[in-house]
Amino acid sequence: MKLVTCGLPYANGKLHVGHLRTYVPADVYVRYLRLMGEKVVFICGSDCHGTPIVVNAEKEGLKPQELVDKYHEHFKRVFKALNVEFDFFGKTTESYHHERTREFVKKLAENGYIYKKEIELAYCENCNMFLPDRYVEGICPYCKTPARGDECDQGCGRHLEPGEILEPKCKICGNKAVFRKQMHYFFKLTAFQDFLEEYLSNLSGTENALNYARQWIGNLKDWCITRNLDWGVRFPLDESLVLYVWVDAPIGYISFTEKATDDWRKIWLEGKAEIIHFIGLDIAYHHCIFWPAMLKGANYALPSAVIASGMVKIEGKNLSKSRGYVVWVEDEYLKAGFNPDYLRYYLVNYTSHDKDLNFSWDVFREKVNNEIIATFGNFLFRILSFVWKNFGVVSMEVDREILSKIEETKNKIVNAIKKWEFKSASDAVMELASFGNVYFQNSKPWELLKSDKAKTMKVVANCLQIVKALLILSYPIMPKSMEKVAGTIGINLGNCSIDDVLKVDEKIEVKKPDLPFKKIENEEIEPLKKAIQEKFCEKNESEVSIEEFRKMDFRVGKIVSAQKIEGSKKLMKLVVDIGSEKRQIVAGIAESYSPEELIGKLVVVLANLKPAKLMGVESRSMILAVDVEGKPILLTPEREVKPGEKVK
Ligand code: B3M
Ligand code: ZN
Repeated sequence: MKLVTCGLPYANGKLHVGHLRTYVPADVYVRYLRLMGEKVVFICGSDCHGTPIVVNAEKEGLKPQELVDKYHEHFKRVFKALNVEFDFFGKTTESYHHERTREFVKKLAENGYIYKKEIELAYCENCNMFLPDRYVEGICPYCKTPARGDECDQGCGRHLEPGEILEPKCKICGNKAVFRKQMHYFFKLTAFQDFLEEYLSNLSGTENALNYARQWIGNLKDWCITRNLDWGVRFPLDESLVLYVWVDAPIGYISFTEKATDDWRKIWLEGKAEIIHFIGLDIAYHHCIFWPAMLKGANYALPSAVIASGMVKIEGKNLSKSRGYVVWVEDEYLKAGFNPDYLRYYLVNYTSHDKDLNFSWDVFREKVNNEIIATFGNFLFRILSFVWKNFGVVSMEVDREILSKIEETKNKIVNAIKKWEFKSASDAVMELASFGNVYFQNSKPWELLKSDKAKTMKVVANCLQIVKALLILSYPIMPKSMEKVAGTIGINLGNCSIDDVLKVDEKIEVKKPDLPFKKIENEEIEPLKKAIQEKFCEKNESEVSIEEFRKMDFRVGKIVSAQKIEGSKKLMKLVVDIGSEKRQIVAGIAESYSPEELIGKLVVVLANLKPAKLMGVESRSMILAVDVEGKPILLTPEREVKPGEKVK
């Protein structure tokens, strides 16, 4: 028996193509295992606690519970649409999960792995609160990159302990945080040094995850597992605290298994199953270090493999929600009406599971049109319509060499799946389809039919056996489409085993084929390509970093002279004293102000604006104004200040 899990998505935002890079291959894996006759339990669920949720709930003006409910439903919808079929998709806010988590933590305490210690924590004196995790931002003490309170998300990827971050600032008000003492609870991770070394040398999975984890093993620190928050699983030894989200989230793997199957004890307590975690590489540390130590410390069974997907790029750029390089699964992909199986195929076939995957709409269109349609679909359609038109029912007699080609493909796939090489498995399917095309083309059944119907039937039977094999072997990748085609030749894929690819039926009856594949036209992807550009521009116009803002030199200036520019209704030539010098500035304010009333006025000037010429007159700055129905109103300091004072 195998338990396959996927990293629990934070229920604080919508699913994008990057997320699916973990879930789709995991689903494909589970489907292949089942096809190979394995008993598999497949679970996942929403990660609902921690500051990722609380901070986003505040942003969306919702209560944390409302936020997680909303995204939990979204996840279920999207997974269903993509045929990612978990046996159970749970939610960490549910009481069964809280109970399992508290029981687990009590066990850790009982076994002597939890102790308390006073520590210095970031505190905001302006907001009057401790600043857990994402409430604080600062500089990573290891690589000096800007980082979040609990992870160096843009730099070295390290997990950061409370109090570790340098130059902490409050995320709510931006003020510098101070350090205050408080009692917190720690998990004795350092006690697991030897255990982890041994464990990691035996753990299987993708090299990226294993290498990543192994590099940290010499650097273990005890782990602070409690937080000052209202939202989360209450810490059983001190109910005024909650558990850090990274304590309760992985325990979801256990609590969701309990919901999915009566076999959960065998899996988590008796070690009678292989436990296989599919994750994104960014959470390898948590899964390869914290989690096995927690399980060991609380007497649970240990995972046998960690499979980490590589990074995702969008149109060649690193996926980034804040920079607009993102493709939303529901609002963009599904709404455009594309077959969900196209995306499933793309995600497993683009590259090896642990390599970087680039999602590009052009590549998507090409892969779908050339591979799924021109190679795979073409073969299915040609043979099925040929049989339907000319035979209807075919007596199956299949050549040895055809069966051995099918067997070779099957073996390739089985071996690839065992090594999580989904690309090789899907390539093998395409190869068999190409083989079928060549065989059909070379045998010319449409010519043969004129002279020798019996011989044609033999060719056709060979082709139909390949069709049957293709349907069975690609069912895990493109389940809905293959089910549809399977109806045409009367097989039920849900009941098939992988060995059926070699079973020769007595007869196959072919109904009128109707292929669920439609070519993707350029016009269909143009708006989607544009959407990425637009999102990118929007984000990059609407968000200014503090560094960018600081580059702008705003100063107070005093207008010393003003004169209308001839030939223009709006423009006025001003000379403004900005302390260090007198600047000539052209401003579009002539319709709101007369030259006389401007003289002596204090204004705000962007002093380091690139010079420009307006109506042939040089302007070396800009003055700030509010636009009220097309009429500018000048911004002016509320008290008398000296020209040249810096505006901050
Ligand atoms: N929710 C992090 C993430 O979404 C976290 C995974 C938990 S797995 C136990 O990347
Ligand atoms: Zn760092």
